[in-house]
Amino acid sequence: MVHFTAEEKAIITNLWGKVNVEETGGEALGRLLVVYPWTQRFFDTFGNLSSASAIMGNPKVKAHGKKVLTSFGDAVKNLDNLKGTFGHLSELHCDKLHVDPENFRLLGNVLVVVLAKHFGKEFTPQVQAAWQKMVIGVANALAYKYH
Ligand code: HNI
Repeated sequence: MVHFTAEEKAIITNLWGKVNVEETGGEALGRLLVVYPWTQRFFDTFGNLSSASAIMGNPKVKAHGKKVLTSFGDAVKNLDNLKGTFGHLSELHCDKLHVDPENFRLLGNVLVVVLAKHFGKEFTPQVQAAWQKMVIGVANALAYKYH
């Protein structure tokens, strides 16, 4: 299980306070669908995903990205109990959505890229390390109930 030091928690919480959940969530999910096109198959009800610009401008992608990133907010508040926090979502993604958990890791890494782009110099190696640990923790927690 991932463990966070007080310093890492402070770094994660501080950056999170400055994240625009709607913009960053939409961009992260959009980029996931562009960079790893096989992830598009989970979103066949989302309409036009025919090009990078169609994906990045798709309102359903934006809305769902916001939903996913909002859920990361629960992770920020529950860094000591990620498995408990994501138990229900883990069951949902496994039993109902059939999402391969490898995709959680991909999304986490794409999110880090988007944060790096938005925060520029502020996204120091130390900040990246804390966030990278967090997205891995979330991916592990989401994969925990898979069977
Ligand atoms: Ni995910 C629905 C959170 C990664 C495919 N997902 C959700 C919901 C949340 C959520 C919250 C809404 C649940 C509900 O309606 O009760 N998803 C997260 C989080 C991650 C994640 C925190 C973090 C890594 N999901 C992914 C990935 C994929 C994915 C990587 C596929 C590649 N998720 C889905 C699909 C749905 C979904 C598909 C249902 C969408 C819909 O509404 O039709």
